[in-house]
Amino acid sequence: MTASTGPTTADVLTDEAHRHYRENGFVRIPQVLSPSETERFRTASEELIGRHGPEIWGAGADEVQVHFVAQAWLKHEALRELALHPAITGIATRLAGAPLRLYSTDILLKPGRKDLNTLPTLVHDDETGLPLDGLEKTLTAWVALVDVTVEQGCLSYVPGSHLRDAEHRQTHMTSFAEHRAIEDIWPDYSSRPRVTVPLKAGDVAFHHCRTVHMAGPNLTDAPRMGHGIVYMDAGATYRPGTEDAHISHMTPGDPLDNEKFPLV
Ligand code: AKG
Repeated sequence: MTASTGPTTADVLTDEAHRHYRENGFVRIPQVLSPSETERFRTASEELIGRHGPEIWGAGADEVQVHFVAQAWLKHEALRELALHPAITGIATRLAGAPLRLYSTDILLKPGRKDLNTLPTLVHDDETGLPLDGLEKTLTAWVALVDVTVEQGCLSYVPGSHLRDAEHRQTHMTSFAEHRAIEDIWPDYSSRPRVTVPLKAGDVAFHHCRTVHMAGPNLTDAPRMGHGIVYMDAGATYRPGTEDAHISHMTPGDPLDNEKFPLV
């Protein structure tokens, strides 16, 4: 089975959705994946987590923000198809309005409460943690592989935060020890509304790399299973940063124009 049988970009990305993304820095696109594709990608994700074991983001001994498997697309054929799915990459490219490359794909699992306590996901934007320069259009596709309710820890976004001035953005971190609370960097943050975006299985929410976002804990017994796929500006270059073990052999300023970062 190939992943190219789903809806096309034109079917799912309306002008209104595009405008919403430009103004707010995020948008939910319903049912980008068919039920059978969603099921297949969920099964593949469960297999990979079972085989590989999850890595942990923001962990204590028995509490985590997110369990993940990094670069899932290089570890499972079906998840390669998900990362390069024409409907997802088509929407991403149209939202960006510029050529993009695949940067990374992570399985993002908040286990159900019966397995482990999960914590809220840190308030952050994605640019801060990416070891890249030249991220004007870079965005993340958050793919729901189950229904993701508020109680299960769906994402919330601060509308328009992708347009805030550079002085109100965190500079790139080279370690999470440097992470500063958003309130300290952007005084407006506390008075800005947030929009919480529950998803149905098969929906994809896209957010710009400067959009401030967060997620709640999973308060249910059912695992919250999604994928975060980062599509970067095609001309982005390497800048040493936090999450760069897979590219730290590169020289700062190098373009990421090789088969590990395909154009989409
Ligand atoms: C992202 O995809 O950018 C996230 O921050 C994901 C966080 C989460 O899934 O809780």
